[in-house]
Amino acid sequence: MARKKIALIGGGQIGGVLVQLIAQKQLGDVVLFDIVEDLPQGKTLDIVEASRVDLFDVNLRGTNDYKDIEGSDLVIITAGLPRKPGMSRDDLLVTNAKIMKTVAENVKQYAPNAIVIVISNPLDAMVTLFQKITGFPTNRVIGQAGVLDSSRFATFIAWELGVSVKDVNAMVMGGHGDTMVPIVRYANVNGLPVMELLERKYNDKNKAKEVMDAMVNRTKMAGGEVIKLLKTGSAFYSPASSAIAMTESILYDEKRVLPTCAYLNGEFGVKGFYVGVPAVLGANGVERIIEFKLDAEEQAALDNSVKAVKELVEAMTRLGF
Ligand code: A3D
Repeated sequence: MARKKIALIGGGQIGGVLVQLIAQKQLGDVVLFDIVEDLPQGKTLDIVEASRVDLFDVNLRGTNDYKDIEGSDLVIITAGLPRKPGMSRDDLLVTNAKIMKTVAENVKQYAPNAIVIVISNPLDAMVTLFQKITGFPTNRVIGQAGVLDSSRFATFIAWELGVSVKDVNAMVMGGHGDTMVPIVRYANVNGLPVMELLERKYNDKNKAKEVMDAMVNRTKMAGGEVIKLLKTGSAFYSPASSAIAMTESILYDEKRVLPTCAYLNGEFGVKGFYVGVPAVLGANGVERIIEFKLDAEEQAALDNSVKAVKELVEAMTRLGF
């Protein structure tokens, strides 16, 4: 079977880790594109020179020419500026929309059949813009945010309960911003409800709720927490790993249920917008959105998050994108 061709648009911090993970896992041949001359060539050369040590056998190529992404099966987009301390994701709107416009036009021209995962922020707006410009079917255009937000939530729960993170299931839905919606009611440790485990730990319902609220808030602000520490950029290891989980589910047709920024057509009461929801990811991209009943509080939180996404998308449209 021929190896898959994976194009990475953006050879910065996340782009570099993506190349390394794809190579180490031998997911396919990589073309790394960036507008900065020599940067993608240098990164791919550095990584391929570890191939004897890491024992991988895929082709890695850096380029400043979009033509080289021709015929890619999968495209992951990280082109765009990251946040600096004190910035919100929405502050990146104008700069990154301009970048996304050229990226979308070129992906449309050179890789018209690819499945596309967008990572650039503000995520929900950038996915929306990419799909609008390319006109690609919505099942083939998705965004990575929920896998990372959910992993952050699961990490905090594992630390709090002193259990392996491998046994924690916790999902975050909604837009990738401060309004994101960690679903507390279904958070569990190998099937056991996290809230009950917290109540037993503290023998106090109020304290358990307080601890959970703090974890929910930390999850919502987790991107900013990393930025504050790094000072020069935003998280890049974890977003890359998260996109790789989605990539594997698509390339191996695993049909994993992953929180995905996906186009909604009435699901969860949302029509015509991209928002984070659980979705089955397989060879066709988003193969199904998994709906389940939200309680009144969760639905209100999701509606609020969707409202924030809508406002941003409308602002983007007003700006001419
Ligand atoms: P960074 O290291 O700055 O890399 C971005 C790269 O994009 C740089 O190498 C630029 O040269 C390149 N670039 C700029 N303009 C263009 C263009 N027109 N065409 C192609 N490439 C271009 O940033 P990063 O890798 O840390 O982050 C990339 C994006 O991901 C940012 O927008 C972040 O905000 C976003 N991000 C998203 C998440 C999510 O979970 C959604 C998490 C972390 C970061």
